[in-house]
Amino acid sequence: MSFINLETQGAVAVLTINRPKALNALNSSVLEELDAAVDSLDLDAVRCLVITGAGEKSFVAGADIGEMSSLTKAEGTAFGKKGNDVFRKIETLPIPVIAAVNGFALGGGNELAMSCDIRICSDTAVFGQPEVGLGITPGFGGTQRLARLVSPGMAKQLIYTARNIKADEAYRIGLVNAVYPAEDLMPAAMKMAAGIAKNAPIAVRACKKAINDGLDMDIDSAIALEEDLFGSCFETHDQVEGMGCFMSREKPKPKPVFTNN
Ligand code: DAK
Repeated sequence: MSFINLETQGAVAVLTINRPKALNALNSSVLEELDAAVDSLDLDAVRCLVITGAGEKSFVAGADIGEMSSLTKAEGTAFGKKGNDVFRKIETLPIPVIAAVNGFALGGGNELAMSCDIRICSDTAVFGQPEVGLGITPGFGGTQRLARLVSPGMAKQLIYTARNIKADEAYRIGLVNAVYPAEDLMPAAMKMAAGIAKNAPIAVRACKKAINDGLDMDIDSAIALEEDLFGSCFETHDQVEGMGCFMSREKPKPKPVFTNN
């Protein structure tokens, strides 16, 4: 792969969008490699994924404007689907995904970050949906995820005005969970990922599913989903070991390889 680096450190994988000369803009090749890299994750071994951008300036500065500039309506729809399919794959990946936003997260870059479970950023990060200034709508889920993540009114303001916001404002509106000095961002992301990875993987996966799927349901169905997922944790190695060790005051022994029991 030339545009994606994928490294594994213990139970944490780090995926880096690596096209720094174009500020990591997403062209078709980057999207295809991103899709293949996500498919290649060994979900028996990896318990948390961190996504970041190469270089010091940009997470992802959007979809590739040069490539998009001459698309027909049909090609535009197909390009949107290509991005949406891979972003949805990231959003529904069984394990948690952290976006470590290290600079520009514009258009498709903000949309990639929003398809992750958790966003943290550097104090140099800039977020925005500049599409209407280019004569298009956000096309990789921005109208939907931003409205759900912040509020419909704030999402509409950002999308209609195409105004970029800095890290402190992104934090204030709830788009990111925390802001770090640039040099502290990856250590903070890795520390958070390791903290997630040390917890019971079946339970963590069930929590992700309960939150994501439950948000699309009415409250009664969502509570019933939580009950099912809660029940599914019982008799698993993690539950027997975790509760047994609490009772006997021992340290739980993690199961070396993930299996769904
Ligand atoms: N696409 C392609 N190249 C880009 C790029 C982008 N989005 N952003 C930056 N680059 C390239 C620049 O062209 C430049 O390349 P060279 O000229 O050196 O070859 C290099 O990266 C460095 O950029 P600058 O020289 O411009 O660097 P500055 O520090 O001066 O400015 C900047 C940084 C991020 C403010 C500026 O590059 C910028 O405004 N970039 C564009 C940001 C943007 O508008 N992004 C949103 C793109 S729109 C859809 C599907 C998808 C989408 C929409 C619809 N459907 C099919 C429905 C998604 C849309 C978007 O993401």
